Amino acid sequence: MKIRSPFVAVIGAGQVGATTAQRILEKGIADVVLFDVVEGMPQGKALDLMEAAPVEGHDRRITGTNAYKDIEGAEIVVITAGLARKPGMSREDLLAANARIISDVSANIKRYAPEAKVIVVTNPLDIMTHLCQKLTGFPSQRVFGMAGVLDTARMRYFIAERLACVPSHVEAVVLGGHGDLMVPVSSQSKVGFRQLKDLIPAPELAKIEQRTRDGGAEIVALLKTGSAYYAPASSVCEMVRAILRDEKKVLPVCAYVRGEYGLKDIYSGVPAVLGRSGVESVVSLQLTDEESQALQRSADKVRQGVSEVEKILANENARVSS
Ligand code: A3D
Repeated sequence: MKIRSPFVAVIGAGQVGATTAQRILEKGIADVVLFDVVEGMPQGKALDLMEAAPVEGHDRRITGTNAYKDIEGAEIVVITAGLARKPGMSREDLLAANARIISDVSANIKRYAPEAKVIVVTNPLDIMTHLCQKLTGFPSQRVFGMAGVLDTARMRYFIAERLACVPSHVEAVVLGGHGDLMVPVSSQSKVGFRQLKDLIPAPELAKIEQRTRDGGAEIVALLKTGSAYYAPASSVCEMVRAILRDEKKVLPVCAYVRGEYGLKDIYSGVPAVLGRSGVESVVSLQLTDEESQALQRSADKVRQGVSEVEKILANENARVSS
C-alpha cells in the first residue's frame, strides 16, 4: 500500500522509534515510513503494525525500509537512531558513536527530505540536536529536540501520584538541557489553577524535582537492558500532532535560543509554540532567580558538550584525511 502525504519518517526502528510509529498510527495522526540500518527489522515491525490495524480500527499505513530514498517527501523526520551506553563505554565513546550516527542520518535527511521538520530524540539530546542542525544546515526553526515534553510528563505524573489526582490535570514545566542539570520550574506548575507550593510542602516538592531529574536513570535501573520508550514515544507523538495539525501548542522543546532567558546561540529546553513551520516562537516565562541561574548552568553544560563533540569530529576528520 502506498504511503500518503503528509507522512512522518522515523529513523531508527528500535524501542523508541517503533513505539513512536505505533502511537502515530493508532492515534490516526499520519502515515509512517520506518527506517533502520538492520535489514528486515523495520519491514517486520511495519508489517506487524499493519496487521494490528484491523483490530485497532485505524486506516493509517506504515512501511519499513532500509533505503533512505523512501523518506523523500516526509513532512517530519524523527531521529531515534543511536546507541545506548553499554557497560565499559565511556561518555566520550557514546558521544562519538552517536555523533557518527547523527552525521550519517543528517546527511541523508538533507539529501532526501530537505523540506522536513526534524525532531531529534537521540542522546545526548541537546548536543545531537545542535549537531543535526549544523550538518543539515536547515533553519533552526525546523530542527529541534524532544526532551521537555517527557521530563514534564514525568514531573506531572509524580505530582499526580502524590496528590492522588488525574495526571493530565497537572500542569508542570521542566526547562534546560536533558540531563542532570535540567530545571523543573515549580513556580510555574499548577494543579487546577492552584500553585504547587500551596499543595505540596517544599521538602517533598524538592524530592519530586530530583526524581524528575533522575527519571531516565530510574527506568534504566529497573529495565537493566535499555532505557524508557513508552513515555518518550508519547512525547514525540504529541509534538508530531501539534505540528501536523498546526495547533500552535506551547510545549517544552529543545529549541535554538537567541537571547530568550538570557541564553544565546545554543539549544536549550524552553517552552515553544509548535505549528506547521516547526518552532514558531519561544515563549518567555517569569522565572525565579534560582531557576534562571539553574537554566544558565544547564546551558553552560550543553555548550561544553557541543565543543567536546566538535573536537571529537574534527579529530576524526583529520585522522581520515591524513
Ligand atoms: P534502540 O532500541 O537501541 O534503537 C536504536 C535503533 O537505532 C536500533 O534499531 C539501531 O539499529 C538503529 N540505528 C543504529 N545506527 C543507525 C543508523 N546509522 N541509521 C539508522 N538507524 C540506526 O534504542 P532506543 O530506541 O531505546 O533509543 C534510541 C535513542 O533515543 C537513544 O540514543 C536513547 O538514548 C534516546 N532516547 C532519548 C530520550 C529523550 O528523552 C531525549 C528518551 C528515550 C531514548
